[in-house]
Amino acid sequence: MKLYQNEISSATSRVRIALALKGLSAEALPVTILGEDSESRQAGYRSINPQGLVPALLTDSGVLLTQSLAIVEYLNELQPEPPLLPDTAEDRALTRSIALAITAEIHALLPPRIGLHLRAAFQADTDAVTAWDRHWVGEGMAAVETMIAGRRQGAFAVGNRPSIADIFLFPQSIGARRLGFDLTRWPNIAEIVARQEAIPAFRDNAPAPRR
Ligand SMILES: N[C@@H](CCC(=O)N[C@@H](CS)C(=O)NCC(=O)O)C(=O)O
Repeated sequence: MKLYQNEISSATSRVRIALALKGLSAEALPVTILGEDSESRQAGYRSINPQGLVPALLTDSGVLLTQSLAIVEYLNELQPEPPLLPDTAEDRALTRSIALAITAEIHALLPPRIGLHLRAAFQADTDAVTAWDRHWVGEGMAAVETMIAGRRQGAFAVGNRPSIADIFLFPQSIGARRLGFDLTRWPNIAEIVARQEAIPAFRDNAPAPRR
């Protein structure tokens, strides 16, 4: 397998964590994602992934998979152990709800292309873009904290082993911390992230800081 990726990318981090938990590997194909001239915005990469986003996984049979949630679910089917979804249908739905609350409602408002557009169309400066990011992360993570607290029964986001919910929660929490949030304002998230940080598959695959 080959993984189009970027070290700072939260969405890439999800896939790298899943690969590590599964004991799978993929050749890394770096794609730049920052700035107007990034590879992610150019025709070459758009001809591979029309959305111009990382991650994208090229399977061993040559199929390009995009969207981290779909990729992580694919890896979970490719290598069933350890399972990344809980045992009951309700808990599996809850797991996907948390993952989607993060990817669709928080992360979707934050990637480089959003900041570029806020600057170009609305004259936002760096402080304004940071305020934008902090607003959506603060509101979104508070909701995720409540979602997790409402049904938490174990050590991780859903149950007693890391699931897809954890794989999405971890990079977003690292990003929140880098935006200046003290995770203890979300006690369940803080406790779960501390536990995740003790696991090499999570810790070693956190998104790198933007330089
Ligand atoms: N929903 C997508 C999000 C992918 C995404 O936004 N990736 C970012 C990096 S974290 C990216 O490639 N951004 C390029 C850009 O914004 O121009 C997924 O989960 O894979």
